[in-house]
Amino acid sequence: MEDIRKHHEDTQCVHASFIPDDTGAVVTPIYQVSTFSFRDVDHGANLFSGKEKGYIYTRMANPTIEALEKVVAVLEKGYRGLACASGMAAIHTAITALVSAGDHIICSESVYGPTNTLLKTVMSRFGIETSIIDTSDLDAIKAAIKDNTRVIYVETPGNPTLVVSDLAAIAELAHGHSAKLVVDNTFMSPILQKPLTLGADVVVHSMTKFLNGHADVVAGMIVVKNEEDFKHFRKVLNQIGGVIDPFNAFLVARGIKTLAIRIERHCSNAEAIARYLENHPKVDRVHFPWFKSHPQHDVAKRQMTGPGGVISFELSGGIEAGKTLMNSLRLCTLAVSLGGVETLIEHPASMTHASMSKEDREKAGITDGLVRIAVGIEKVEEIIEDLDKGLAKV
Ligand code: LCS
Repeated sequence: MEDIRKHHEDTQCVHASFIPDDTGAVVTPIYQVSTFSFRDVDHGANLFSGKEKGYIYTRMANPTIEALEKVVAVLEKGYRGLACASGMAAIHTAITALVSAGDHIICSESVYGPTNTLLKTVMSRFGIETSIIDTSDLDAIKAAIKDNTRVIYVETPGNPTLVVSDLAAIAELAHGHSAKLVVDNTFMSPILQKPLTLGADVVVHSMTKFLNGHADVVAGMIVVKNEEDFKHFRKVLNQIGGVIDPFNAFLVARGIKTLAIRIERHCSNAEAIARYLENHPKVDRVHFPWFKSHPQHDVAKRQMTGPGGVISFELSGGIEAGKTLMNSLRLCTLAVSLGGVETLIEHPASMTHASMSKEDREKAGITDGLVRIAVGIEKVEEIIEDLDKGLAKV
């Protein structure tokens, strides 16, 4: 399919990772090799200098990995993708590619805990300063921008509060100050939100989540917009070395074939469960972007095509009630991560966001009583029945 970019994304999910070979294989096979032989010394030298195209060494490029990079880049409407060993490897590589000592980053306050910690405790040691702010507030961004701001890093909806930031407006602010907008699109997947089409410069993913979808791989992806960025990011990734391996790349490409239909079910299940929770007398507050009560509901409806599969909520009984609920469930599994076919439930303050300071958590609204549910694709009535039995014990 030469013009896969013209096809509907349902078709792209199935076909865009296919790179035909002489065998007639109908999926791109696993090239589980570390290195590729050269015909002769001149061929090797030409591959290294770029005079000839071909494979050299899997950290630099590999056909199975390229197949995965292609499908995600196509779905994100980007130029090229760069597959990484984990979501954190993708974030680290993207940040490292864009900033130098003395530069300043603005980062959303409601992000996956280790993203906040990477910027505040690791990157800070290399002379990179970060302001952690509420990126749903454009005035707060304007106030935080400095002459040396090079990156605005936004996770939307934010993990775990589902706060939504206006990507088109932030892109405009960033570009007015020669900064780049980097968006973590993990919670949406390219099916529900395409940040590059809204003005973002770089997209990052934890492919561990919806893209792979089956809780059996840890992987990440960066998608860039043009050849220049691609060459630069490829060099940085090649030196840092946080690349995916071919087997995991194969599994994620396999997962993506069903991404569009899985996302449909994640969204419809999540909406039904969010409604159930909202109407439950023991639930104080439900964070869900598709509800009119969500503070950025209008922005969400404008830039997202569905709510995604994650809900967070607070019980009237606080953390003790949350613990009773989480310890009582039988179908929903007590585990971190999200975006897989199975429903998972967890406690952000002591688990996914434990690496953040309590002060940063409180500022971001990650209260001790907050519970996060990553809704799977099981029969929704059965998930609700499980939650109902658990809530009855609270
Ligand atoms: N970005 C987001 C939005 C995430 O939720 C995660 C992981 C990452 C990046 C990092 O990706 P990884 O390196 O794990 O592939 N989020 C997790 C979570 O909420 N529970 O467990 C992991």
